[in-house]
Amino acid sequence: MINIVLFGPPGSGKGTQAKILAEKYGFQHVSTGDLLRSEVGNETPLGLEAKTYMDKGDLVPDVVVIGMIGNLLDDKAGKVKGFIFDGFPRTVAQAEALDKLLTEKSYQINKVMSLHVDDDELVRRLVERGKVSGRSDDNEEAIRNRLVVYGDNTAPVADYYADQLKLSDVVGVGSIDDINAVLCEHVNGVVGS
Ligand code: B4P
Repeated sequence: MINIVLFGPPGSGKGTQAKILAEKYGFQHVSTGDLLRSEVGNETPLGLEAKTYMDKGDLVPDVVVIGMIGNLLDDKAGKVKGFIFDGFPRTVAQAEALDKLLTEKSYQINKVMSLHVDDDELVRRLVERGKVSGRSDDNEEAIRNRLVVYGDNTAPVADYYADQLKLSDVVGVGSIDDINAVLCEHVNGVVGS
């Protein structure tokens, strides 16, 4: 089972690219943002807690997100060809927990691809998405906070994977197809095709 992490700031194209890659390679797309929004939509206790963080653009506590991923791996690991993690891990604690959960099942992260997009373009994309997404965190105040949270809490995750020699940097500006072609080269390197 192949495990890929798609990494980058909010609006860098993680969700967009993860969907395309999951379909192409037959991997399961795991978006913690989507999982959390589904809990919010169903008004579960977890969702009601998560919403207070998400609306402000803050991270949902590690224990909540790690628990969610642990349950998913218990359910699906070994039964799918691979996972594409999108928006997870977002803290070093989450990255360490993911390594532990995978190691317990004799798997590992095979590749981390980090999308690079400048802040002005990120804000432009997310404000644009906010016009149609109905997402309560796609407004300029929450977007600016998400970028600060990314710099403080999430950016260090890149170093964690660079130390493991698993990180590849990818330019996230350009056409979706062109960016996808570069990502596929990296994925092909680990699926061996
Ligand atoms: P996410 O759902 O992960 O939201 P995101 O980072 O904003 O989205 P993404 O980066 O995938 O969007 P995309 O670029 O595809 O998280 C939302 C919230 O959930 C977080 O703030 C946090 O509160 C919580 N959360 C989630 N995971 C968590 C975790 N692990 N721990 C704690 N909390 C967590 O799309 C952006 C826009 O750009 C789209 O409109 C798209 O069409 C456009 N776009 C994409 N590629 C483009 C390109 N090449 N050119 C132009 N536009 C492009």
